[in-house]
Amino acid sequence: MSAGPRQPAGASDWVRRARAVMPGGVSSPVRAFGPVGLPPLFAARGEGARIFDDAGRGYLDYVLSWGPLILGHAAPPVVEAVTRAARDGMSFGACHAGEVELAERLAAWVPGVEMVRFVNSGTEATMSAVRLARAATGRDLILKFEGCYHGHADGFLVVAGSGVATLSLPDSPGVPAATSALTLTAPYNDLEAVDAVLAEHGPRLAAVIVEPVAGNAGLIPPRKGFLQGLRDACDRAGALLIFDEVMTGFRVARGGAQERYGATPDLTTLGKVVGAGLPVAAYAGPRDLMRRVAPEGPVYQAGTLSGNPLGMAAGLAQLEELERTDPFAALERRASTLVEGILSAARARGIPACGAAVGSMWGVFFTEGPVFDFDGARRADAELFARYYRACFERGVFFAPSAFEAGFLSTAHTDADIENTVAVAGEAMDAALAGAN
Ligand code: KE4
Repeated sequence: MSAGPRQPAGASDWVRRARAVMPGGVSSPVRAFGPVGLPPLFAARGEGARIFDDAGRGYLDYVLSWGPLILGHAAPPVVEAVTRAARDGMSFGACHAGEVELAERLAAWVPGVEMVRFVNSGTEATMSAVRLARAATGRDLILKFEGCYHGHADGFLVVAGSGVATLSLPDSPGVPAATSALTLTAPYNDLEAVDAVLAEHGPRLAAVIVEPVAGNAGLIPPRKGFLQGLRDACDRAGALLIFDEVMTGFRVARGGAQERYGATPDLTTLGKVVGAGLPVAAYAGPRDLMRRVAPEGPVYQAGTLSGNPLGMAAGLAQLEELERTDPFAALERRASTLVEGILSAARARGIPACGAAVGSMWGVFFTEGPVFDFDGARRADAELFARYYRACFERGVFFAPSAFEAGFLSTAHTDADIENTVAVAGEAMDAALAGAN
């Protein structure tokens, strides 16, 4: 079952060296492991469903680079494609076939997409989509939802989820009040609140941006009718609807949440899976909107490494493998089995818990639930989560080191891995309840 007690990961000298030259010793705050009271994992390599630290210890990986690795670590089709591409050059700064082929694939798979612009991160994708929406409508305000995270562009750091929530940051210093004033917020899943915002600000609203399945406050699925309600509200107000599918794209269905739930946005942002672990993201939509983007239109956006040939090769190889194997139903079944197993272990121990799986995204909250919004997520027992987290990690299971993140699954995770993980979760709950760690 468990691999027995382990030294806390990152106990190596790397933590000290990293903290001497990088803020918090990390390249992104959520990797710091602060909220769970452990030194950060220093990864050395990944293989299938497992990640290995600098001391060679292996962990079943449910973070999967925060979503991109739907085929698991070092998936052979992806590695071969990137290796082949690298032999032809790292970057051209010129057009190349790979970006066209990947854009064609996205247009074929994602209902609301006819035209694509590649960028290098989800943040670039969402900030560019908002700029385009503001240009197309001539309006300035945007509406986002509490607990949703759309990257770290100034206007999004308002009641954001993910690392902002994990670190309990009051949004972020450095963002001008004049910028934050352009971002309105409402509770997730609350159409009445949306209607109230639109009643007051509708004529000035450029866009509503939403995670169609919220994955940055833990996992919060949309309530029935919520997404179509947003579609209808935007139509009434003359605002654009942006689905931020950076996380949900190719995870909750092949065509993302817009395929699964049948509500079509005006603009879509994609990332993570679309680059298979390389820095690839995109914003996309119908031709009449996307043609406003330079050089065809006046909306400026650019990027030295956008459409990078290695990223395109990685994304294409991953999506081609998803097309060949069609693993979506099997992934959802496994994710559901995992959540049900963890919830059953909690119930058997009298621990209040709720959770869900949507496609290959999943989440568990240590609170009675159900959780429909960020306030509900914040009611979860953070202390118990931290003790449970440490006990899972010591037993070789690597979950996202925050209660405000979703979990993921890859095609490399087996039924035996799920059974092992559920058993470890039960042991970890016992340890957490005993206050043993
Ligand atoms: P990036 O700029 O980190 O590539 O993407 C931003 C982003 C946009 N939209 C959604 C729905 C996202 O989930 C993200 C990034 N997700 C976080 C994890 N919750 C990335 C992990 C990190 O910040 O290191």
